[in-house]
Amino acid sequence: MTPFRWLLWLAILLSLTTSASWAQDAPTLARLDPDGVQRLSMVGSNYRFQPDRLQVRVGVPVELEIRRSTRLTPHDLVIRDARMRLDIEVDLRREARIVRFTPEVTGRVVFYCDERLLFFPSHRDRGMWGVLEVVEE
Ligand SMILES: [Cu+2]
Repeated sequence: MTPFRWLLWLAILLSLTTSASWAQDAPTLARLDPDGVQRLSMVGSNYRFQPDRLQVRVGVPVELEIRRSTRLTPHDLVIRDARMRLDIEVDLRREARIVRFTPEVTGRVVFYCDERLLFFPSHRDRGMWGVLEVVEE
């Protein structure tokens, strides 16, 4: 391939990338089940988490069911915040996986996918991120 063709391909690929300035969904509050666990499910698709704004209650165990809808593109989920004592990193699979944690303090943390292909923008930079809000009951 000639250098010109490479540049053309690069321009096309970069033009396909999008960037979101803020998580866009209305907040999805976790469902509080009779067993005292609050549950949510989320899907990672190409460069988007759905839903991308999650709300959970402080002090109540959380089970977050997470999977990816893509066949080939790898995605992961990172939720990391020292103050909120969250340190989660999980590779997403086609089958749902469960992430368990109990939020101990209220606040907001940005979660994201940190996958990246070579020199292309990271998935996070392409909009694959969201906000987890820990709220009072
Ligand atoms: Cu990703």
